[in-house]
Amino acid sequence: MGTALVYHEDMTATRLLWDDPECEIERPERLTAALDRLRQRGLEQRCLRLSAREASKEELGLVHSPEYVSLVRKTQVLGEEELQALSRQFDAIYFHPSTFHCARLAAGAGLQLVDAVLTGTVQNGLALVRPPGHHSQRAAANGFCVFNNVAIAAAHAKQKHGLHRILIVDWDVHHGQGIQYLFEDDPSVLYFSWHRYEHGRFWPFLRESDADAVGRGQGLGFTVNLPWNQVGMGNADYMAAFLHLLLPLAFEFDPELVLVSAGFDSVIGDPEGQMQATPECFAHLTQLLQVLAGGRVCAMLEGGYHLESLAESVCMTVQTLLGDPAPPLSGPMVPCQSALESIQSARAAQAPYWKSLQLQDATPVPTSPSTHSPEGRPPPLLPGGPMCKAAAPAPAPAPSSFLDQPCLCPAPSVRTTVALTAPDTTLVLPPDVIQQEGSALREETEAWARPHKSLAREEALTALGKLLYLLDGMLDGQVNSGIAATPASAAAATLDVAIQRGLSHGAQRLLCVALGQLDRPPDLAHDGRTLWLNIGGKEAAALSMFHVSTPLPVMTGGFLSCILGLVLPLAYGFQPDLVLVALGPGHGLQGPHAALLSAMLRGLAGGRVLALLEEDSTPQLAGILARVLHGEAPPSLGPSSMASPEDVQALMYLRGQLEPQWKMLQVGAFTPQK
Ligand code: Q9C
Ligand code: ZN
Repeated sequence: MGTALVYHEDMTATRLLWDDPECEIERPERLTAALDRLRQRGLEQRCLRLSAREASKEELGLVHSPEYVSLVRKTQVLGEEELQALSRQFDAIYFHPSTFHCARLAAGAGLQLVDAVLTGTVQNGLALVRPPGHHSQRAAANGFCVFNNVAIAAAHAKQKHGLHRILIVDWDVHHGQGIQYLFEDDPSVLYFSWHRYEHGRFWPFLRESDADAVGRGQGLGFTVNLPWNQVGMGNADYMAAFLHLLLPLAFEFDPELVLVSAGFDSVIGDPEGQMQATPECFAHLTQLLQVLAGGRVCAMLEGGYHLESLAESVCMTVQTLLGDPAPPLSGPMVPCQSALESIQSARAAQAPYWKSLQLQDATPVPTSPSTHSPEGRPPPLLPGGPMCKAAAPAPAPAPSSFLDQPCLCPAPSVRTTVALTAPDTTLVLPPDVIQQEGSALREETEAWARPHKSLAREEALTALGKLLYLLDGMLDGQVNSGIAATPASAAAATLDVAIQRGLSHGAQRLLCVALGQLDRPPDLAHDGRTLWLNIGGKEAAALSMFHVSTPLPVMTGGFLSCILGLVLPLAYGFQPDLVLVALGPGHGLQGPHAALLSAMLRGLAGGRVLALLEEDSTPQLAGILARVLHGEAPPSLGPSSMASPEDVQALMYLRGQLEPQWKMLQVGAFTPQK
C-alpha cells in the first residue's frame, strides 16, 4: 500500500546564530544528509513524496498553551540579541527567525503523515523534520524541541480520527519527557521510551525518567521508561528490550496506530548517545513494530547528530517501511548485565499493570542503590566511565564458535515466490509475487526422495520437486522467500530433505521452526549447523541447545510469549542464514497466528524464509503467508488472552535449561532456577 516520505526544504532554514557548544549539533545538514542518502539508495523515489504543510494554531493548541504558541510566533520578528535572550530562558534551546515556520512545518508533517496512514493512502511513512519535538512541553521549549510533533500527531489521531489506542515508541537516546508529561494520565496513549540515564547523571537529569515512573491516575502503566545506566548499549540490548519489555506490552495494548519518535542519536557514532547499536538494528526495530496495528507505523525524526549514522539509519528505517527484508544483525547477540538489570527493573515496575508480565517474573532483582543527590541534580559522570561491553561476560563458547559472518548474497531479483503443487488461481497475491512453474529435475528429486518411504507417492514427488526448485532459487540468491506445499503424510520427510538440501547447498546455519507433529529428522547432525525448534511437542524439552521442543500454546497470550520469549531470542542468538518454517500435521494455528510468526521470522537470515504448508491448507492461509513473507503487515491478533499456567511453565522451564547457552533468552539479571 506504500510508504509516505513527508518533507519540506524550508525545514533546513533554522540554525544556531551564535556560539553554543550544546546546541550546535542540531544543524540543517541533518536533514540534507538523510535525504541525500535516501536519494542515493533509490529509496526516496520508491516513497510517496508529500510536501509538509504548516500545522494550524488549533492543531498546535492540541498540546500547547495559546500563550506559548504566541510566544514562539513572536520570535519571527526578533533580532539576534533578543532571540538569544529568549533562548536562554529554556534548557538547550536556540531560536532563529525561521523557527516558528520550521516548527509549524515539523508538526504539520506529522499530521499529514498520520492523515495519509489513517485514510489508507499509504500503509506507513516517515516525516523528516526539524526542529525535533519530544522534549517540548505544554508551555516550554526544551532540548532543541519547539513543538511536540509526535504528541500533536497522537492528539490529532484521537480527536480527528477517533482512535482509542496509540502506541508511541521513543527510540531516541534521550527521554522524551515532553511526551511523558502530556500523556501521563491518559490510558489511550502508551508511551515507551528508552534513554541514556546513568542513574540520573545524564541530561535531562530527571527523577521521572527512571523505570518506576509508570504514569498516574487512569494512565498508570501507560508510561514505560527503560533507563540505560551505562553507555555502549548495542544490538543485543536493544533487541532484548523490544522482545522482553516493549512487545509483550504492545501486543497486550493492541494499538490502532504506532507513532515512532525516531531519534537516531541512539546509533553507534553519535556524540550524545555513546551507544553501540548499528544502523541495521533500526531495520529490525522497525520490522518488529510493523507487526502491530496492522502495520500502521508513522515515524518522525527526533535527534541524531552523527550525520553518517543518521543517514544510514534513516535509510534502514525507510527501506524496512517499504517492506524490504532487514539485513542480518552483526556482533554477538549477548545483552550486557546492565541492560538486563534495566529491563528487569522496568518489567518489575510494569508488572502490576500488564498480565503479559505477570506469572513470569518470579525472581525480583535487587537494583543498584539510587544515586540521586539531594539537590536533584546528580554529580556529572567521570569521563571514560566503564563501558557496558567491557563489563559484559564473554559470549558463551558454544555459539561463538560458529558466529562467523552470515553469508550475504546480493539482493534477490524476486522477493517472494509461491510454489504450490498446482498453481492456485484463487490466491490473492501482490502483483510482484511469482507463482512458480518450475520443478527440480525428476532424477534429482527422486534421488533426494529415495531414502524416504513417504516420498514414494507421485503427489509427494511432485511437491518435492517444486520445493527443491524454490529452495535452490533461494540458496542461489535469486529469490528471497517463498512458500511451498506438501501432502500431510510427506511433511516430515519433505522437511528433512529441505534441511539436508539447504545445508549441502550453502546454508551455514539453518533454523527450522516446525509446528505440529513433526519429529526431528533422525539423522540430523549435532554439529550446531541446524537449530531445530518444534512447537507442538508433547512436553517442553531441550535435548541439546540445538534441539528444542515445546507444546503448542493454546491461547493467544501463550502463543505470543512463546514467540517473543523463546522463538525469537533463540533465532536472533543463532543468526541463521536460512529459515524453514513448517506447518505440519495438527499445527492448529489460525491464519493470523501463522502470519505473525512468519512476519517475525522474516527478521532473520535477511528475510530468507521458506514456509512449508500442508497441501490441503486453505488458499487463504497460503495467500496470507505469501503476503507476509513479501513484507505486508500481518493482521492484528486483537486483544490477547492471558497465557495459560502450562504455557508459562513450559517457557520458564526451557528458559532455565537454555539460558546459559542462549543469552538472548534472559529477561532479567537473575540466575535461572533449575
Ligand atoms: N551532553 C534531542 O535529541 N544537551 N534533543 C544534552 C549532554 C541537550 C537532545 C547535553 C540534548 C537535547 C531531540
Ligand atoms: Zn535525542
